[in-house]
Amino acid sequence: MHLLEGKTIAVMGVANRRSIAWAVAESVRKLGGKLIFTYRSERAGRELERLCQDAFGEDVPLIVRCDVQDEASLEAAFAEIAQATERVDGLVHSIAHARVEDLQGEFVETPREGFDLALETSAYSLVAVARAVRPLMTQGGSIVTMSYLGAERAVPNYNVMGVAKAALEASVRYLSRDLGPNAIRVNAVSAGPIRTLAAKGVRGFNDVLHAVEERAPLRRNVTAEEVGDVTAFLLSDLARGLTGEVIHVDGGYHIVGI
Ligand code: 0WD
Repeated sequence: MHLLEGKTIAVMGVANRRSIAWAVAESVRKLGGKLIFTYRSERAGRELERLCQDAFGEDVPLIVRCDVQDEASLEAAFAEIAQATERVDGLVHSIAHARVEDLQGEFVETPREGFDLALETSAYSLVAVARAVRPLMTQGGSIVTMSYLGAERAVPNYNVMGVAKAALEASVRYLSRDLGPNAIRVNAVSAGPIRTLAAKGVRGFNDVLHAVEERAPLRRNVTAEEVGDVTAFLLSDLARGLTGEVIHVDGGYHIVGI
């Protein structure tokens, strides 16, 4: 199956091999897509180089530093990508951040700075990235971001990140309106809980995993690979009629009542 043959896909947000973005990259590679990566921290950059050497051998993909909170860094990253490739066909935004202290206790106590930081890094970043990649998507394209059920429901300990994900999902709809005429599709995957570095910041994460095991129609948690495969589908032409959508890859957890 070479659904992504001839397509160049930029993947943002690999921190380590457990990252959802890395599972997406594996799915893209399986389907014949060419990869470009962006990272923020030096640690993530080193980790990515190691992962890519193991996975790609000699043929190491382009790896570019990009901090989405820094407009100059964003501009420089996409200028470097533009130099290296004729066009970009797909972009995966797998980025979020909030202060650990803002993910516990009462949401009503969220300070202004914590609210702004979470919304800027986790939601506005999609808008900034879509604007930066648009000129490179000369033959249309597909943008996919990662969301969570906390956008739709008040999930304990998810707090300000839930509000950021709600803004992210609304941004998906507005962006898809703007970019649709350029044949650029914008969608979100709402993933079930997966044990990654980011998940470490969420208190009571084990309880969330157990609730899914007990109540989801599939009676189990999903894997990053399963999220990766649905993301690859959204990046492919099989999904050419799909935009502005939030697809849940959560074993069906979001549809159950009690
Ligand atoms: O249960 C989960 N793990 C779920 C995660 C369930 C549903 C959704 N998600 C979402 C997250 O909210 C996020 O949007 O999936 C996305 C990826 O999350 P992940 O794979 O769980 O997290 P992780 O492996 O920690 O990667 C997040 C990365 C950061 O890692 P480092 O350690 O380098 O900060 O997000 C990136 C970064 O690579 N990131 C940024 N990248 C560029 N600029 C920035 C930034 N300012 N902030 C964070």
